[in-house]
Formats: sequence, C-alpha cells, structure tokens
Amino acid sequence: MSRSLILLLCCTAMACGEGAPQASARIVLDGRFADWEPVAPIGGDELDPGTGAGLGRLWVTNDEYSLLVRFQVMPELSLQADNDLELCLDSDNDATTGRSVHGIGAELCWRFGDRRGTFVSAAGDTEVEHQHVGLVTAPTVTGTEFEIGLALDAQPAGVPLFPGDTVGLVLLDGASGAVVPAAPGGARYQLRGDSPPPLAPIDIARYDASHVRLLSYNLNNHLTDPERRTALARILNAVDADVILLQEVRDTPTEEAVAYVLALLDRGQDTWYTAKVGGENTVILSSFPILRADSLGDSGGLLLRLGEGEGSGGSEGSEGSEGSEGSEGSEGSEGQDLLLLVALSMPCCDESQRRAAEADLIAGYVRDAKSGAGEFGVPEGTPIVLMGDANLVGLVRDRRTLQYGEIVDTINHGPGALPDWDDTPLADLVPRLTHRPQAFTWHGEDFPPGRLDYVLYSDAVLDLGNRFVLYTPSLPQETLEDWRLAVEDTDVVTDHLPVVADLILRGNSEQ
Ligand SMILES: [Ca+2]
Ligand SMILES: [Ca+2]
Repeated sequence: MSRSLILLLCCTAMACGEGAPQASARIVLDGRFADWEPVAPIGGDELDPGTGAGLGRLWVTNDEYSLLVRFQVMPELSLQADNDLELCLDSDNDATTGRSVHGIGAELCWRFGDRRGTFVSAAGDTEVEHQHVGLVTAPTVTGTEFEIGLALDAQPAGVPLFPGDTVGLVLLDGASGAVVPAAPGGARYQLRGDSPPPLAPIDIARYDASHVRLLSYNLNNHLTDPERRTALARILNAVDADVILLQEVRDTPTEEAVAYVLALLDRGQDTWYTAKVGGENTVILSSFPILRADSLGDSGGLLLRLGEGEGSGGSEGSEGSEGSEGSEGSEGSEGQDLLLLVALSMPCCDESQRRAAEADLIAGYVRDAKSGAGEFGVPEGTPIVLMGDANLVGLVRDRRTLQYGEIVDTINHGPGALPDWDDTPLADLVPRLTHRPQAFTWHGEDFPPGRLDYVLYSDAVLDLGNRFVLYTPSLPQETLEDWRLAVEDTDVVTDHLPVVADLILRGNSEQ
C-alpha cells in the first residue's frame, strides 16, 4: 500500500490533523531535513519569501526517544539566542490544564531565545532548563529551519512531561506575531507507539584495517585531571586512532601532555609524531610523520605523510613547533601520500568577529596550499580534512567560509576559492552518535546539546569509511564490555564527545 494511500485512509477515518498517525520516518537530529520527507506537515504554510518575516510549516513526529518537531522561520536567526520563538505543548491534551495559549492548555512553553521554559503542573509553575526536558536542537548556526527533540521520558519537576498519547502544539514568533497553526486550538499529534525503522547501530571498529582513523576530542583543559584518567584511557584505546587531535590542552606543556597520553595508549610504545598548534593548544599525536605544523589563530594546519610511514622525514617525538619542519613538504610525493589536515579549534561563543576572521584565515591557508602561492604547496589531489571544534554557534556564514571557501574579509585574506580539487565545496561528514539518532558533539550547561565539532573533507579525492560520535551512556552493556568501556566514560572526561572519522586512501583501496 502506498504511503499516500495510507495517509488518505488515516485522514478519512480520523479527520486529518486531529491525531492522525504520521508516516513512519527515522529522523536524525543533525540539522539536515531530507529525513523528514515522509512526514506530512501538521500546520502552517510554505514560507513566503516576499513577506520577510514569519513562520512556515510545522512538522511533528516521534521515535522511541523523543517528540520530534521541525519548523521554518524567517528571517534567518539563531535558535540558541536572540529570538522570540516559543513552542507550547498541551502535553495532557486538556485545554483546561496548563497555561492558556492560543486555545490550548500548555503544560510546557519553551522560549528558545531564553533557553528556558515554563512547566505547569498541579504544583504550580516551574522554570525549566534544557536538561529537564531532554531538549536537543539543530543546527547551532543561524538558519531558517530547525529540528528539535524533547525526551519522551522527561520528568520536569518530577512529573512526566508526556502523560498521555496525544499532544497539542502551538509555535509562536513574538518578533513577527506569527502563530502556527493560525487557528486557535493548536495542532494535535498522536504519539506513535511503534518505532520507526530500527536505527542501525554504528560499530566502533574500522571497516578495514587499512583505513586511517582520525580522532578529534576537545578536552577543555582537563587532560591530566587524575579523576578522568581511567575513563580517558578507556576511550582512547577503544577508538584506537592513528591521528589524535586533542583540543584545549592549555596548561600542560607539550612534552608532558604527549608523555601523559602515550602512557595511556595500548599502542603507546609505537612510533608517534607529535606537535602542538594554535592559540587553543591542540596537541596532535600522529602515527604518520608531521611535515608541517602551522598555527592558524586558535586552530592549526598540519601536513602529514600518510604513505611510507616511518623513515620518511618526520622526527619521532619532536615538539613539532610551528613551521619547524616546513621544508619537507615538497619532496615530490604523490598527493595521496599526504594529508592536509586543519585542526579546528575556533573561537567560541560571542567571539563572532574572531571566529569569522579565523574561518577566513583557514580558507586562505587551504587555497594557498593548493596553489602553492603561500609558504608551501601540496600536489594536486592531496586529501584535505578540516576537523575539530569549529564552535559554529553564530552565523551560518562561518560554516560556508570553511566549507565553500567563501572568504568574507578578502582585503586581509585574499579571494575566496572553492576548496575541493574539482572546484566544489568540502563535504560535511555529520557523524552521528553510534546508538542514537542524534549528532550532537557537545552537551553541557546553559545551551542544548549541539553539533560543534565538524569533519569537512575533500570528497573529490577522499572517501571516508566508518564515522561516529562516541557517547558511552547510549551504548548497550554488551557493546561497553566488548570495547572495555564504562557507561559513564564520556561524561567523566569532558563536555565534548570524541568524534571519529576513518580515511580510505585511494592508493590503498582502489588500485
Ligand atoms: Ca535531520
Ligand atoms: Ca493541558
């Protein structure tokens, strides 16, 4: 039976929009929306670009974890700050209980711009934060479309957020005065008891032993905290990366940081090449020689020799201070033997000007490395990866600068240039959690969990194998045991999560 026929039957039997079951869809909270295609909007109309402000369509569905909501808004805004968007849920489907809003009785009204909500129960009003309602949002950058999840098992103020099987919803935009749905009474959504198609868990192992594994992990200056040591060791050894980027190792001298990590690694006795780059002190441990290590503001640029491995010019255990080995990058090797790796650790939070300038600097570095116009050049076809904590919490423009090479300050950083070798943008990998339909890489206080850590890569010349974000509380016990992890490990180490991407070198796989 076709999906449209099922929808038609549902609509006939139950009056469409009045609790009609939605088509089944597996939504990943990752800031991308193609996965919503099977879900019909529950309210609102297509955004009219001519009006410039307002709300568009509203979609609602659920999986086994969350009530999932997608909506459109104009103009472009950040969901995390400086907006007047409010989502109100009549979670007991009773207009006589909760706060009276546009014809519903709302148990929860979440004010996105405040990053706070009000939960109304028999005990009165309670101010709640994101963790009380299990809120996850995407994207963290500005946009005109967002997807969010609210945990089905949330118990704000000790009371279930979703006591029944039907929820009423109203989305309001204080800036434009728009309300969806426009007619009072809200949209009704009936929670599905059945799950969408099963989420295939992501195995931690490489697909193939020849793949080169990169790990990015922002340690938030906690590298040598003794209380985190065991958990960090378990994570590093389960991931077993070939190139490890550890951001924010501020207070530990490089040699000490390297020795500390090597003592944790099962492979610590192997040959490792090391460097420290950038104002945010990213420490790099690499199984491959580091031919260059350049600071790029808070981030850094690295040139690795992936071919041949040992004996090709790197100095074992070297400090790899900035540019110290810059003369070794042009020895006529094939492009696929090298990796141009930008270790992202970009300025955070309100530092939007510094972040934009650093994105420009990085885009210019990649452009010049490709053309040879700067201090060094790489052979055509050299794989390019930008990986790390991009802290993209402001304008989506910052992401476009990194991904599309769209330099904003061309006076200081030169002309923009598409960064991939076929004059296309870099691909955005968007790894997700191994066992959850979510793609956040950071979770902590004050802001909902979000995707701050990125992997952008030159897909014209590089294929990726396995990729994932490791969040140990989501792993089944059997998987934890298989990989000698403990359920609390990622929570113990820091608020960022380990991000993993495996490179498939074409020289290894397609010859
Ligand atoms: Ca999505
Ligand atoms: Ca109510």
